[in-house]
Amino acid sequence: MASIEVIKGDITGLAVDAIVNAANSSLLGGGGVDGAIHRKAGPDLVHECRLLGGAKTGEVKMTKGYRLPARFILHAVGPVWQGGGANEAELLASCYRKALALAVRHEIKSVAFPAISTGIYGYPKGEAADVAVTTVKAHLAPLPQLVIFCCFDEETAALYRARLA
Ligand code: AR6
Repeated sequence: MASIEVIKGDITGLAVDAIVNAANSSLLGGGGVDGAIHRKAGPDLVHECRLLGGAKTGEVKMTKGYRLPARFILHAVGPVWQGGGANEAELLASCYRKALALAVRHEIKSVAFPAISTGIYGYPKGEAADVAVTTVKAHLAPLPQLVIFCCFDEETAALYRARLA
Protein backbone atom coordinates (compact mmCIF):
# COMPACT_ATOMS: atom_id res chain seq x y z
CA MET A 1 0.00 0.00 0.00
CA ALA A 2 1.12 3.53 -0.71
CA SER A 3 2.23 5.82 2.06
CA ILE A 4 0.98 9.39 2.26
CA GLU A 5 3.12 12.28 3.50
CA VAL A 6 2.46 15.96 4.07
CA ILE A 7 5.30 18.37 3.52
CA LYS A 8 5.53 22.14 3.51
CA GLY A 9 7.49 23.66 0.67
CA ASP A 10 7.97 24.34 -3.02
CA ILE A 11 6.80 21.47 -5.22
CA THR A 12 9.22 22.45 -8.00
CA GLY A 13 12.14 21.28 -5.86
CA LEU A 14 10.88 17.75 -5.24
CA ALA A 15 12.85 14.86 -6.74
CA VAL A 16 9.86 12.58 -7.23
CA ASP A 17 8.80 10.66 -10.34
CA ALA A 18 5.95 13.13 -10.99
CA ILE A 19 4.64 16.39 -9.66
CA VAL A 20 1.09 17.54 -10.29
CA ASN A 21 0.50 21.03 -11.70
CA ALA A 22 -2.55 23.17 -10.89
CA ALA A 23 -3.00 24.26 -14.48
CA ASN A 24 -5.72 26.04 -16.47
CA SER A 25 -7.53 24.62 -19.48
CA SER A 26 -5.07 26.15 -21.96
CA LEU A 27 -2.24 24.11 -20.37
CA LEU A 28 0.08 26.90 -21.50
CA GLY A 29 1.11 28.25 -18.10
CA GLY A 30 -0.12 30.95 -15.76
CA GLY A 31 0.51 32.23 -12.24
CA GLY A 32 0.82 30.44 -8.90
CA VAL A 33 2.34 26.96 -8.89
CA ASP A 34 1.79 26.71 -12.67
CA GLY A 35 4.03 29.74 -13.25
CA ALA A 36 6.67 28.38 -10.88
CA ILE A 37 6.69 25.00 -12.66
CA HIS A 38 7.00 26.56 -16.13
CA ARG A 39 9.79 28.92 -15.02
CA LYS A 40 11.83 26.13 -13.50
CA ALA A 41 11.13 23.50 -16.18
CA GLY A 42 12.22 25.92 -18.91
CA PRO A 43 10.81 26.78 -22.34
CA ASP A 44 10.72 23.23 -23.69
CA LEU A 45 7.76 22.57 -21.40
CA VAL A 46 5.44 25.02 -23.12
CA HIS A 47 6.47 23.58 -26.48
CA GLU A 48 5.27 20.14 -25.41
CA CYS A 49 2.16 21.66 -23.80
CA ARG A 50 1.18 23.29 -27.11
CA LEU A 51 0.87 19.82 -28.61
CA LEU A 52 -1.65 18.72 -25.97
CA GLY A 53 -4.55 20.84 -27.21
CA GLY A 54 -5.62 22.00 -23.75
CA ALA A 55 -7.71 20.05 -21.23
CA LYS A 56 -11.16 20.33 -19.71
CA THR A 57 -11.77 21.03 -16.06
CA GLY A 58 -11.21 17.81 -14.10
CA GLU A 59 -8.86 16.38 -16.75
CA VAL A 60 -5.14 15.63 -16.41
CA LYS A 61 -2.46 15.43 -19.11
CA MET A 62 1.18 14.41 -18.75
CA THR A 63 4.43 15.94 -19.98
CA LYS A 64 8.08 15.45 -19.26
CA GLY A 65 9.61 17.44 -16.41
CA TYR A 66 12.48 18.99 -18.40
CA ARG A 67 14.73 20.96 -16.00
CA LEU A 68 12.72 19.97 -12.92
CA PRO A 69 14.06 17.27 -10.65
CA ALA A 70 10.74 15.45 -11.25
CA ARG A 71 10.69 13.25 -14.38
CA PHE A 72 7.06 13.96 -15.28
CA ILE A 73 4.44 16.64 -14.76
CA LEU A 74 0.76 15.73 -14.47
CA HIS A 75 -1.12 18.88 -15.50
CA ALA A 76 -4.51 18.92 -13.72
CA VAL A 77 -7.18 21.52 -14.42
CA GLY A 78 -8.98 22.20 -11.16
CA PRO A 79 -12.38 23.91 -10.93
CA VAL A 80 -12.83 27.60 -10.26
CA TRP A 81 -14.76 27.92 -6.98
CA GLN A 82 -18.25 29.25 -7.69
CA GLY A 83 -19.82 28.74 -4.27
CA GLY A 84 -19.99 24.94 -4.25
CA GLY A 85 -23.08 24.37 -6.37
CA ALA A 86 -21.31 23.97 -9.70
CA ASN A 87 -20.01 20.41 -9.25
CA GLU A 88 -16.70 21.74 -7.93
CA ALA A 89 -16.09 18.86 -5.50
CA GLU A 90 -16.55 16.18 -8.18
CA LEU A 91 -14.36 18.10 -10.63
CA LEU A 92 -11.64 18.49 -8.00
CA ALA A 93 -11.88 14.79 -7.06
CA SER A 94 -11.53 13.96 -10.77
CA CYS A 95 -8.14 15.76 -10.83
CA TYR A 96 -6.82 13.53 -8.04
CA ARG A 97 -8.34 10.33 -9.49
CA LYS A 98 -7.07 10.94 -13.01
CA ALA A 99 -3.60 11.95 -11.84
CA LEU A 100 -3.36 8.71 -9.83
CA ALA A 101 -4.63 6.67 -12.79
CA LEU A 102 -1.95 8.19 -15.06
CA ALA A 103 0.65 7.50 -12.39
CA VAL A 104 -0.36 3.83 -12.32
CA ARG A 105 -0.34 3.57 -16.12
CA HIS A 106 3.18 5.02 -16.34
CA GLU A 107 4.52 3.06 -13.35
CA ILE A 108 5.19 6.26 -11.44
CA LYS A 109 6.31 5.31 -7.95
CA SER A 110 6.20 8.70 -6.25
CA VAL A 111 3.88 11.64 -6.93
CA ALA A 112 3.43 15.02 -5.25
CA PHE A 113 0.24 17.09 -5.34
CA PRO A 114 -0.15 20.81 -4.62
CA ALA A 115 -3.44 22.00 -3.09
CA ILE A 116 -5.19 22.23 -6.47
CA SER A 117 -7.69 25.10 -6.91
CA THR A 118 -7.03 26.67 -3.48
CA GLY A 119 -5.07 29.68 -4.74
CA ILE A 120 -6.18 31.79 -7.70
CA TYR A 121 -9.22 29.52 -8.24
CA GLY A 122 -10.55 30.28 -4.73
CA TYR A 123 -11.60 26.82 -3.51
CA PRO A 124 -11.89 26.89 0.32
CA LYS A 125 -8.74 25.27 1.67
CA GLY A 126 -10.39 22.96 4.22
CA GLU A 127 -13.00 21.69 1.80
CA ALA A 128 -10.35 21.11 -0.85
CA ALA A 129 -8.23 19.17 1.67
CA ASP A 130 -11.29 16.99 2.43
CA VAL A 131 -11.63 16.14 -1.27
CA ALA A 132 -7.89 15.57 -1.74
CA VAL A 133 -7.45 13.25 1.24
CA THR A 134 -10.71 11.32 0.72
CA THR A 135 -10.05 10.77 -2.98
CA VAL A 136 -6.41 9.74 -2.62
CA LYS A 137 -7.25 7.35 0.24
CA ALA A 138 -10.07 5.81 -1.78
CA HIS A 139 -7.73 5.12 -4.70
CA LEU A 140 -4.68 3.89 -2.83
CA ALA A 141 -3.14 1.02 -4.74
CA PRO A 142 0.33 -0.56 -4.90
CA LEU A 143 1.37 2.27 -7.24
CA PRO A 144 2.30 4.99 -6.68
CA GLN A 145 4.14 3.83 -3.57
CA LEU A 146 4.43 7.35 -2.21
CA VAL A 147 1.92 10.20 -2.41
CA ILE A 148 3.07 13.59 -1.10
CA PHE A 149 0.74 16.48 -0.37
CA CYS A 150 3.09 19.41 -0.91
CA CYS A 151 1.63 22.45 0.86
CA PHE A 152 3.00 25.92 0.22
CA ASP A 153 1.99 27.32 3.61
CA GLU A 154 1.72 26.00 7.15
CA GLU A 155 -2.06 26.61 7.31
CA THR A 156 -2.64 24.22 4.41
CA ALA A 157 -0.20 21.65 5.77
CA ALA A 158 -2.05 21.68 9.12
CA LEU A 159 -5.38 21.09 7.36
CA TYR A 160 -3.96 18.01 5.62
CA ARG A 161 -2.27 16.66 8.75
CA ALA A 162 -5.53 16.92 10.69
CA ARG A 163 -7.38 14.95 8.01
CA LEU A 164 -4.72 12.23 7.83
CA ALA A 165 -4.30 11.82 11.59
N1 AR6 B 1 4.76 24.76 -4.60
C1 AR6 B 1 3.67 24.23 -3.99
N2 AR6 B 1 2.49 24.86 -3.89
C2 AR6 B 1 2.41 26.10 -4.42
C3 AR6 B 1 3.48 26.73 -5.08
C4 AR6 B 1 4.71 26.01 -5.16
N3 AR6 B 1 5.79 26.50 -5.78
N4 AR6 B 1 3.07 27.97 -5.50
C5 AR6 B 1 1.79 28.10 -5.11
N5 AR6 B 1 1.40 26.99 -4.44
P1 AR6 B 1 -2.60 28.24 -7.52
P2 AR6 B 1 -5.21 27.26 -8.53
C6 AR6 B 1 0.09 26.67 -3.84
O1 AR6 B 1 -3.10 29.64 -7.48
O2 AR6 B 1 -5.91 27.85 -7.38
C7 AR6 B 1 -2.67 29.67 -12.43
O3 AR6 B 1 -2.63 30.92 -13.05
C8 AR6 B 1 -0.83 27.81 -3.50
O4 AR6 B 1 -0.46 28.39 -2.25
O5 AR6 B 1 -1.24 27.98 -8.03
O6 AR6 B 1 -5.51 25.85 -8.93
C9 AR6 B 1 -3.09 28.56 -13.39
O7 AR6 B 1 -2.58 28.78 -14.69
C10 AR6 B 1 -2.16 27.09 -3.40
O8 AR6 B 1 -2.28 26.44 -2.15
O9 AR6 B 1 -3.59 27.30 -8.41
C11 AR6 B 1 -4.58 28.67 -13.34
O10 AR6 B 1 -5.04 29.71 -14.20
C12 AR6 B 1 -2.03 25.99 -4.48
O11 AR6 B 1 -0.65 25.93 -4.79
C13 AR6 B 1 -4.87 29.05 -11.90
O12 AR6 B 1 -3.69 29.69 -11.44
C14 AR6 B 1 -2.80 26.28 -5.74
O13 AR6 B 1 -2.76 27.67 -6.04
C15 AR6 B 1 -5.11 27.82 -11.06
O14 AR6 B 1 -5.48 28.22 -9.76
